[in-house]
Amino acid sequence: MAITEELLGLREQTLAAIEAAETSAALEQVRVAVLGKAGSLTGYLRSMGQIPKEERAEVGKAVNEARVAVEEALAARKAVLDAAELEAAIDAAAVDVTLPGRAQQMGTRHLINRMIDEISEIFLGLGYTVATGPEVETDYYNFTALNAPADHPSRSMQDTFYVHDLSGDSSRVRGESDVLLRTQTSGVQVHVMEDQDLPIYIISPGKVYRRDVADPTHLPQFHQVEGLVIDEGITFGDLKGTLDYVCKQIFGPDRKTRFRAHFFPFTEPSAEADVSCGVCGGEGCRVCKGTGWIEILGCGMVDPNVLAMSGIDPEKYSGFAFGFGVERVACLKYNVPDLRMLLEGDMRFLRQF
Ligand code: 2NL
Repeated sequence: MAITEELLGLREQTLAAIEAAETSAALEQVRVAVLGKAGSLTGYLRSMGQIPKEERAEVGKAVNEARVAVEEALAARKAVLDAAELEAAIDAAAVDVTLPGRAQQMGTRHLINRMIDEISEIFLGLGYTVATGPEVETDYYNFTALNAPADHPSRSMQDTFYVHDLSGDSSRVRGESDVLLRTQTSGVQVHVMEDQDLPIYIISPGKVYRRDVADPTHLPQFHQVEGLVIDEGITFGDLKGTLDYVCKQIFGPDRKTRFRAHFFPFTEPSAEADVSCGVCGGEGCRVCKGTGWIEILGCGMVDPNVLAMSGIDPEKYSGFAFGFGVERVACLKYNVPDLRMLLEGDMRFLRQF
């Protein structure tokens, strides 16, 4: 019987193809080729009408048996492949809980801000208050009120970041405009002298700007702490005692200070203060360039002109003022050789403090 033999052949071929299918996609291809709309077995089912009557029962039985056998084999193979594929997907998505974790890097307060806090605490302990003010100032508050002459080099476009360029205005000196990024926080103190009652005991920490190219000892943007005391009977002795105490608080009780005469337009007399070298203890070494001393701040008695410009009677009141760079103090305290290291954001560096 030719057709039933053909059917047996097709059945065996199909069962072999089902066993050989390695993926559920390959198995589906076999199913479509045999049982799909245009499938080979479906073709036999469709053409039953053309089979002679006497053979129809036998052929029909053979087709049906082939279909049942193929469907069973498909279902069995599909179960095996599905299980294997699920297993593979689970393996691929597996989390190895024995791997070491990736720790989240914790941020901390930056060394500069902590240095400012530390310095503020020292002055708060002496009864000072902390004053703040704008980083964008007029040249009156940054320079004029501090007795800086109109042709002082620090006022030039080379040294100061001007916000407006009014160079077309012929009434201006050398093309400068009157709005700038403050080069020192003194302007804050001028505002306090104008606005607040006496006596004054303040520090003004904050960001300042100068047109310098960054190198180991200069930054175009840095932080300063300035201080101002105005009261009756304030002397240079008060200045020295206060700044000596503050240096010992910052750097340690064994450090000494010395004051060298200097010039600032806003103070008279003026001085630069040195602190004894912490590396050699004052003997002289490479850090202090053999002198035993390291320059730390500028200071002086507030010039009577500065007091008068802000409406304070210099006959009745006197005072002292000082200013230092926070980055410089931080680097001296922690032996950091280059100011730029404070700005690189390298956690290996910053975590040390
Ligand atoms: C430095 C150190 C200094 C002042 C800042 C000041 C502020 C007022 C009045 C008088 Cl409101 N003086 N500040 C005084 C001496 C030094 O900074 O090396 N500056 C160039």
